[in-house]
This record gives sequence, structure tokens and C-alpha cells, in this order.
Amino acid sequence: MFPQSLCALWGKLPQDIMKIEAITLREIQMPLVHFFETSFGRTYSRRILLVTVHSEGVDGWGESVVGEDPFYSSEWIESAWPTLTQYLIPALLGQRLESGRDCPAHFAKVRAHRMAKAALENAIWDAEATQNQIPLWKLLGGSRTEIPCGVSIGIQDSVEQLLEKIQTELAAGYRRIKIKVKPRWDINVLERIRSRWADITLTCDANSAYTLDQVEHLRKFDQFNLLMIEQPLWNDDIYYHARLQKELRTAVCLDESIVSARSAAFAAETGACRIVNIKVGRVGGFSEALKVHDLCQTHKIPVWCGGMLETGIGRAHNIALSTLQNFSLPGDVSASKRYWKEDIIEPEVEVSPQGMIAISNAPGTGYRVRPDMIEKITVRKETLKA
Ligand code: OSB
Ligand code: MG
Repeated sequence: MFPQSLCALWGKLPQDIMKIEAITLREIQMPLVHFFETSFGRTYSRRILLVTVHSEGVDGWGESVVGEDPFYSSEWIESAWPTLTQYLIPALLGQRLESGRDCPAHFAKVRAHRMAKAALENAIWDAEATQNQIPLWKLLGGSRTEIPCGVSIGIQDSVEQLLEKIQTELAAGYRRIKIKVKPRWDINVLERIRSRWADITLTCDANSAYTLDQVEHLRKFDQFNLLMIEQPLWNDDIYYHARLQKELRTAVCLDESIVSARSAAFAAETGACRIVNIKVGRVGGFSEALKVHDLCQTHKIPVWCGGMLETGIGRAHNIALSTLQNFSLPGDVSASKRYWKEDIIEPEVEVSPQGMIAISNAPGTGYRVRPDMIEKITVRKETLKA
């Protein structure tokens, strides 16, 4: 415990300062209920990194959104593990932190590796909320009491299977359908969807499957009254998306390209998109995600929360973030059971027949982590102590 007198001097209560005593990194493995296919490949089972921060009797949890392969991003599970154990975790051990907002300064020497940083920073926010007995969403500055949900449906073996999946999700109440597209799984598929459902809120995500010389082809997307087209061009591009947006009636939404508040500013100033997908892992943690949110709000760009096939831990963090004011569009934040036979939190994330997730007023995320279940599916684990 920190000396009371010193804390008083700084105007901080002792419980407001977290001493980082130990941090556990682990890999768990969980099969998906249904494979997920994007323009870069198909995933049947997830390998997931979880971080646990141990601080004065409280555990804070974080999940890294790194993939099994360096396809969505150059980061992947085998880059995140050593980056965390050799650099990021040592930078925090023994430190006394006031808030998750302190993390970026401690991590500043390490370039990029945002998904590794986010897992750790978010675990600190999680610990802080629990330690102070306040909801994480309040700590982040949120205000929504419920959040609207959409679904992201991967590429299927046939259009019939996709239509069946859309039917199921609409019946479950989801308020926005997003499909994955790529050349030869796009116009034909959108035509079939629109001829069956003329009015549903529909979007598509290309995960960088097109190039600017396909602008004539991309213009055909305009006929489908899509809410947006997500990341049509290169993963690291903003400038050519600005050129493309000028050619399209459909709003461009950027996902992969927005890695920081600075890249969001660049996109806003160049007109590269009209909507932004915020993934807290992609931008390096809650602190930066809040900056992206605020920057977009200033530029009148609505945002929504993206998903990365998270377990309940990352999902709970996405839900908390989605309570901020400018998250005005339905996110890819859907129910646990769409992904997992059994989730690692309780209660599981549930979506109402109206397509909403109710926000809990309980301290922390409002969802309890299930350590016994996690232990059973852990395939490697390392604890580093101060
Ligand atoms: O681009 O949004 C994406 C999943 C893995 C990698 C990238 C993306 C996605 C999704 C899934 O679209 C969203 C979800 O978690 O349901
Ligand atoms: Mg995307």
C-alpha cells in the first residue's frame, strides 16, 4: 500500500494507485461454432492470448485480438507473445499506475505491436474498474444504457447457405447485416440478398480485396443501397480510399487503415471515409480508441465497434467501449453463442429480440471471468513477477 500522506499530497486516494505485482500471459484454444471466412482465409478454431494483471488482490483481464496468422494485420499470435514477455510486461511490472491511460507512455519505446499493447492496457483498465468498484463503461466515459448490434457473416460455400444464415440472424433481431465480399463473391451475392430483402440495413466488408483500378466494378455496389462498404482497398492506405470515396455514392468505412487517432485525422481531412470502424485492439488500447472516437465525433464521422471473433473477455470490453456517444451505428458486437459452444464469461453475452445488448451497472465489465474453464483450455502460460 502507498503511504497515505504522500497520496494525500498528490490528491489521490491510496486505492486509486495500482501496484502491478505480476502479470500472467496465456494461450487458450477454442473451436468456433461455425467457420469464419474472409477474403484472406477461413478460420475454424481460435488461438487466443489472454493477459491477467495481478494488482493488490484484484485481477484485471485483457484479450489480444491477434490472429492465428499475420493476414488481417502483420501482428499475429507468435509476434505478440514475445513482444509481451520481453518488452511490454517488463515495462509495467513493479510500476504504480493511476490508470490505463498511463500505459501508452510506458510502451512508447516499442513501435506498433498495437494488438499486444491493447491486451495489456485493457487489462489495466479492467483492474482499475474492479478495484474502484465502478462499471468499466463509466470509467471510459460512456453513457448508453443499451447498444445496437449487427452481425458479420463470412463467405459461405454457397449463396443459398448465406441467405439461410441471414434469415437466422434477422429472426434473432440483429439490426444490421454485414457480409464479407471479394472478387467473384460480391455483386452476384448482393443481388440475391437485395431481391429477397429490399429494405434491411446491409453492409459489406472487403478486407482489402480490391484495387483502385477496379473503380468501375466498385461503382456497381452503389445500386444496392448499402450503409457502407468497409475497407475496399489496401490495408495501409488512406489516400487512394479518398480518391475512391469521391467516385462512390456509397459511404466508405475504414477498418484496417485506422491504426491511431492520427490516421483517423488523416482519413477525416482527406475525405477517405464517411464512417469509421473502431477496434480497440487495432489502435493499441482503450486510450487511443477514445481519441479516435473523439476525433471522429469532432469531424461528424459516426463510428461503430468492430469485432475480431473475441471470447467474452474481449467482447465485454467492446461492449463497454460501445456505450460512448459517437458509437451511433450497430457494431459487430454479437452474442457469445454465435461464436462459442460455451463462453469463458458468465453470464454470456446475450442480444435481445430487438437486437440490443443491455448494459450492466455492476462494477468492472459486468461479466465474471470463469478461471476454472480458462485453466482447462490453456495450452501455455507464463507468469512474470515484479
Ligand atoms: O474485418 O471486421 C473484420 C473477423 C476477423 C478479422 C477481421 C474482421 C472480422 C469480422 C468479424 O468481421 C467480426 C466479429 O467478431 O463478428
Ligand atoms: Mg473489417
